[in-house]
Amino acid sequence: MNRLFNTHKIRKTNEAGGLWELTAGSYRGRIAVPCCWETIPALAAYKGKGTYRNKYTFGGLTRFVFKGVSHTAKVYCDGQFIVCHYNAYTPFHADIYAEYGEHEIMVEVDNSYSPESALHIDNDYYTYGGIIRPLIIEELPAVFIERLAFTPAREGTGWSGQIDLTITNTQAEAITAKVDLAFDEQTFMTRELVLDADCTRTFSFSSAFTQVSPYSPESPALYSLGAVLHIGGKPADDLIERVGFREIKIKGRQILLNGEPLMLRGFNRHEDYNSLGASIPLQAMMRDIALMKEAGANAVRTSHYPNDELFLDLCDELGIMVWEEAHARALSEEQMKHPAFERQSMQCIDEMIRYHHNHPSIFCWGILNECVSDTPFGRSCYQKQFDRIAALDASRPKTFASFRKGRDICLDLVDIVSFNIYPKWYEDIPTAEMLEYLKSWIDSTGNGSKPLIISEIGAGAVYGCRSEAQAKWSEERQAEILRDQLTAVTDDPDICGVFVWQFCDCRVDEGWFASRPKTQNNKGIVDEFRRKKLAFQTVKEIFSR
Ligand code: ADA
Repeated sequence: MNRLFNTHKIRKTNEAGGLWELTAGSYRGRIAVPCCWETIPALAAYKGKGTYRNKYTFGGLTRFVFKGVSHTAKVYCDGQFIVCHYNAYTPFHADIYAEYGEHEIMVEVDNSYSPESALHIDNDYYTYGGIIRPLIIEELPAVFIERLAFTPAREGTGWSGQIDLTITNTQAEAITAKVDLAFDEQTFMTRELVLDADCTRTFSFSSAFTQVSPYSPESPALYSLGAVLHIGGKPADDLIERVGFREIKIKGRQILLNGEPLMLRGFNRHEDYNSLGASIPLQAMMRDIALMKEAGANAVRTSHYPNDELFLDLCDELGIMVWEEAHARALSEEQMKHPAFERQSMQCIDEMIRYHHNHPSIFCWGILNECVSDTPFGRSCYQKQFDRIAALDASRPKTFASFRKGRDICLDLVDIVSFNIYPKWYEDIPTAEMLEYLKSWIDSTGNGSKPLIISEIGAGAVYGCRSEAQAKWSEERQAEILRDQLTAVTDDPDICGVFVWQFCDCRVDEGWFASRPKTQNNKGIVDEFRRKKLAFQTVKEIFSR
């Protein structure tokens, strides 16, 4: 299963799951797709290359849509190289023409921290290996729909929306096509489109939408929006998306959702589930959201990379507002000067927005968590990436999580100022005092009139480690620190959101994170099995006040 709804009724699609052949290190055997290869005991600590093989029957113009391969994929069909893709966390696709029949797909996967990799590096989370999200094989007609992007707008008490429909004509002659647009399965617009030979073109339409319910965490109303393409009077292709009507605006220090102040109470979440790693089944994602909601949350930050579309579908459905973040964590200036850094970062942003634009739950785009935002070179990187986001989607605010209080020189580039702070954990200062300093320093930079989010706050505990003396790593110490941190943050009227670091414990690299007990980041309020620590109840009490 790759989405919570059908994206096609006409186009033939097939999820290429099941068991594949895998050769990796000394392992020769079979593996499920999707999954992380760490689920195979012999590969539990394997970093390197793996070759996947399987046979499928298809023919004609064929598209392979990979939702996520960790982290580099080289794809071949019947021995012919098709595409190479970098980054575990964004979807990509490639088209081929094949005779109808059985074909071998081979994917060479690499999860090593090779010199070519600027974003997947030794880190405070783990880069698992394998085809970690579904692969879809689609049979395409000669003229087909590439993308349907929907941007809602609030007009007084009603709604309108812009629909950007991208169509590809692979034929050598120009053609005239007809497109029907359907809202909630009812056709509301029909247009003739002229397509040049061999071209991809975007057509924009706008429409009023009457009697729709606005989208909010309390009432996450979703609607289907579909396009059917007719060639020569016959339906040839279709694409169905799911949309919501909501407006995100910044007004002074507030984030407004449909004109009302939005108070974000959320979690940072890594896609990590004990031995399943980053390839999490629907029911486990659903449980994560149920636990977050039980703790009183209405938001999640996809720290530090774009998430599985299925998780975003669940957030849409269950009313969890999402800060979606492009991939990067705590890169030094030297790491940001890596020759591949800009290309790999821009590609991640392009793919994130191309595939995730329509999710109404995504309220902002984030980039470059805790990277170098206090030097002129670092600033130029932030500037370029924000410019790229603005060019692709101007409808959502932009932010990044900084930890450079007193030094950051990028706050003028954002719509929302966000800081990661760890009072009483990394710095022995009461939270309220740290907040006062932070706010007055932000004021002094001229950015005090923007909304302020505390994007990380937290403390570590090993599940089951109990101590009356509140020893370091005990559940008692974590709960006590979170109580102080969250009380101060949620009592502060100048702060419009907080994201606890973090929802669940996650595996980390042994490199310079060797000091982390169990080689995990243990700041979860649930552990890697989702067993609740004492802090779960503390967060729940404060979030539910
Ligand atoms: C940072 C970082 C997180 C995590 C956290 C911690 O703020 O953004 O990824 O490493 O610190 O646990 O120290």
